[in-house]
Amino acid sequence: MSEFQLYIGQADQFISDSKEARRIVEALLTETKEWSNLISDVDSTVREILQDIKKYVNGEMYPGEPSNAAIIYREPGAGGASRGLNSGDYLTNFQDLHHQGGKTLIGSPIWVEWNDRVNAINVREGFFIAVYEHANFGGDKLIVLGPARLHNLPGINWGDKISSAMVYPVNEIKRAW
Ligand SMILES: [Ca+2]
Repeated sequence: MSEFQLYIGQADQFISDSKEARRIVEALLTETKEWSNLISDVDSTVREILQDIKKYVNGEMYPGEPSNAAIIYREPGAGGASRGLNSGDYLTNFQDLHHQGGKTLIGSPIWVEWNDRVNAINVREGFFIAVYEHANFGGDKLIVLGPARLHNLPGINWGDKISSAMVYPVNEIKRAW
């Protein structure tokens, strides 16, 4: 049975329970003025942050520059090689990212493997990244809502695991659904 999990970056809140994670995302997608009733039992700090995120989902706020909407890192603590991801990136297999780790001082590419090697993620406000255990968006799924600095993926059992991902503005969160 695959897990669905959620990380609400601004609240530093990791929702490990699939049912609860699903309930929160469904509430974000609900097009009623009463949507906040659906999350009335959520911790008040988290609820306020979800209300901010909902403004992006509703199109009342727009995220900024789509380049480097997310950054993946090889090492926990956001260390080692990194790679920027842009809004709209739809990466079916991280084995295809193997040469994208960066450049040396003289500009030649550093060859870096990315499949099952990501251990930290940053996401900018107004965007999300959905990461998956297997290629082609299979297996366990984690949606990270920006702004987020999720720097210890091993601590939530997501270290050395990610094999595919997509990055979009939060108002396109249905794509990961
Ligand atoms: Ca994997």
